[in-house]
Amino acid sequence: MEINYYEKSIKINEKDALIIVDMQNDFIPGGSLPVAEGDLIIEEINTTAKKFKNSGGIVVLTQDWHPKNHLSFASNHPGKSSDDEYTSDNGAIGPVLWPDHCVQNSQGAKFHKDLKVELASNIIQKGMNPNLDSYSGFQDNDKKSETGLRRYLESLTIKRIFICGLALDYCCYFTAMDGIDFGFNVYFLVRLTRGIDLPEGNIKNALENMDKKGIKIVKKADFK
Ligand code: VGL
Ligand code: ZN
Repeated sequence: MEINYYEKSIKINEKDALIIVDMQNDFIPGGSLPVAEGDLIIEEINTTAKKFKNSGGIVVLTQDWHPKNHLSFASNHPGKSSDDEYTSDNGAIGPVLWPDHCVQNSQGAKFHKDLKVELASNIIQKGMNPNLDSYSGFQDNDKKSETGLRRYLESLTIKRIFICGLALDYCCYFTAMDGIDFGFNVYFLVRLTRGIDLPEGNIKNALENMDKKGIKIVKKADFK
């Protein structure tokens, strides 16, 4: 299937939010769960964040924030290694296990030093329950508890959300899919993301699913 890319120019206003997903040391080359080229998107994310703020929009960061005993870590499953396929009985861990990453208060959990954190009006942490993963910035994978992101955006009457950051096929993807389910108009800034592609083909599936669902995949963001 071919993706239909959204190519119109976009004028940012006070009902727009840029959601910058998990731009943390562990997801950037040199970290424990590095996403290839994750460092290459930082500068343009900063430029975009400034544009949002200057046009009256808001910027929100998400932060993966796991306890050491988090069950998405292969190290908490004797005999298993990271990248091994695994799905928990509650369905909220998997489909693969990860290396230890974004452990609360560790260096790896910090935002990359070049990211302009001060442009954000809120930081939403996720993945604190050891039994549940939270790929989405909105809620846990079992969809039973929300992070507060929806309430925050609704309180500011945000209508459009623009997703960028890491990783394309995990936290960016699930945030975008929940965003549209929760009634937001969702734009996926694909050039400002990079993916893990595990299992293989995961990036392509993510893009196709988002396109099918009515998420606008923006290749070249022409912000006015
Ligand atoms: C992520 C895997 C595990 C992400 C977080 O930010 O995409 N991926 N935890
Ligand atoms: Zn994680």
